[in-house]
Amino acid sequence: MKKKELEEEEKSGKYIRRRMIISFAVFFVFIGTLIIGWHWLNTRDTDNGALGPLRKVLDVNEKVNNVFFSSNHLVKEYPKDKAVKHVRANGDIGMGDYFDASRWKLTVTRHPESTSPDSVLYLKIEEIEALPRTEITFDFKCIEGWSQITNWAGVRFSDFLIHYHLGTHSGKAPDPNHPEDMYKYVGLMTPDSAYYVGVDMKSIMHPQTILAYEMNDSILPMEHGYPLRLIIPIKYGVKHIKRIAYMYFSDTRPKDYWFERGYDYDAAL
Ligand SMILES: Nc1nc2c(c(=O)[nH]1)N[C@H]1C(S)=C(S)[C@@H](COP(=O)(O)O)O[C@H]1N2
Ligand SMILES: [Mo]
Repeated sequence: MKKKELEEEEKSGKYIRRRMIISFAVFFVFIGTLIIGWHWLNTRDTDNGALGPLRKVLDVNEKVNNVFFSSNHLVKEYPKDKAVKHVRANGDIGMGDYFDASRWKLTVTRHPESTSPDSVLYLKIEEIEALPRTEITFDFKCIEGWSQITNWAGVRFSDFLIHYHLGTHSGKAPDPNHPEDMYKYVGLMTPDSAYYVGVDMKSIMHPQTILAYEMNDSILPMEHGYPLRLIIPIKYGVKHIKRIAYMYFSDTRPKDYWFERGYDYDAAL
């Protein structure tokens, strides 16, 4: 072999070796960063079930949702005949068999700190059924990954609050011109307080949010939340609390079952 060719070969050999060393160095730095980053994340404190830094991301998402939320945005509705007849029942926390339907009433606490007896309202299901009825057929979505088109009827949550002058600091009916008078959140709970959700007032006032007492034109089956449940199509299934017994208002976040277990508070679609 000529001298020149030998030089060439040696050069490319060195070149390949250098390339390999650089590749390995980059690879180890990459793996090292992953390990250190993962370790850092896992040694952060948790905040309501989510690791601190991840919870911060969820909180920022929530703020963005609140700022840009518009009640003009409606969830898609379907013709009633598209609703499934055999509705899947999912989640039975707070729905124990010992539930005494004959003694059920909706207990509404008008203000968070008030102790006066007239600050609490007790409503029978007939009183709620007497309010204007509204219906919705929509694609009900669970965060577990399934969805089904279902039909529900009840009273619009906003109509309910307006009728009973609820959800305001002043005790007047909610008024779109005075959003500052409204409490920021509504809290809802089952009779045994085992399942509970908190929902921001904008989402409660959304025109498709209803307090439902019917499914497929019949009274709510037990496993679907008899006698009263929340239907809030702009949110995932976790917020559609079944068998509501308690309602209250607050300017701070009411406790929320799945939020405490690491899900984001909004559960917005
Ligand atoms: N009281 C109560 N409400 C609940 C739950 C629950 O476990 N307990 N599960 C939620 C979840 S995760 C879903 S997906 C829906 C399911 O509603 P369905 O059983 O009527 O289909 O109910 C929601 N409401
Ligand atoms: Mo769900």
